[in-house]
Amino acid sequence: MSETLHILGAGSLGLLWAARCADAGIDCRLILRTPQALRDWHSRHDQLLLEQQGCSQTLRVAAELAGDSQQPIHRLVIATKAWAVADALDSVAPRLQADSQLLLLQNGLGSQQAVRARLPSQRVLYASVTDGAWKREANHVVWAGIGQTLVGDPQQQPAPDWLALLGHAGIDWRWEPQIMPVLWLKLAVNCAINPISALHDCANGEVPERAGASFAPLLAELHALLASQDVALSLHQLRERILGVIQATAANSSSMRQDLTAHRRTEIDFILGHACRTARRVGLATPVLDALYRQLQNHLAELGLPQD
Ligand code: KPL
Repeated sequence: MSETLHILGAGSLGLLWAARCADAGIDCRLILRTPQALRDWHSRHDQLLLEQQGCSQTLRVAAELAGDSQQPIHRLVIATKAWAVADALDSVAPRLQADSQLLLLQNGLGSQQAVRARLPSQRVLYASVTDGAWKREANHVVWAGIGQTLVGDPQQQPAPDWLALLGHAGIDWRWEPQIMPVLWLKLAVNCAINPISALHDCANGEVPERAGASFAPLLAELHALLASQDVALSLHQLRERILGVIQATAANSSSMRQDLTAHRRTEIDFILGHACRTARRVGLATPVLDALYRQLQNHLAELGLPQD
């Protein structure tokens, strides 16, 4: 239990987890991407600000570059965007051991499977995180919405003991013996909300109205896709789930809309791309989903952003 927890990725989620671990006195180290980011971190005296409901707390979090140390990494949380996982993994690969364990927090699907394929002898766990967080500055994270973290092993092995650290950090987490259906359902929710909110530049609450007549067939296609992945839920239940998320986050901007607003690369390939590719592989026709994917890719191209 005394092992260092390394957190790779200083986006909003990485900072949120680092702050909560530091607050609980857990030995954690943040792995930053560039020498400049590390210099900036040190110039702020290794301090991380965690803001919640207008109150800020200052915490000290040790940071390093992946290549600065040869110290083995035994417990690694990867908290980067899905498209950044491969490079992030390259940076730490020489420090991983045969018994290292990784916990992946990415949105969508595809990046997780790529890590597992690359590290067949290490234990790789997947998580679905629903906390809302955003960065005010490089060392200042705002915890905007308390969510839940479900963690599981796609190989359906029991939970490792070290995950108890998450509970010590006050992270509301639960072991989920069937993590793939959880991630598929989250992907379906993201497919129904994110592209429409990004294309129409609207809050989540406006998505059904903006989607108009295409919303019902979109949900039906997503339902067929989930069924092909053994996610047991009726179309009615899926619709209720998606509308529930829309209602609960009505005033929020989806992560994809936030990415577009900030002119950042989106996770389209791990959300719509993965959904459409899977549909093709299992022989499902998904014309509405495909059209949404194409429309969003065209929109990204017009904005000069990557289409993947
Ligand atoms: O997960 C989300 C996202 O924005 O990526 C939803 C559930 C749509 C909330 O905004």
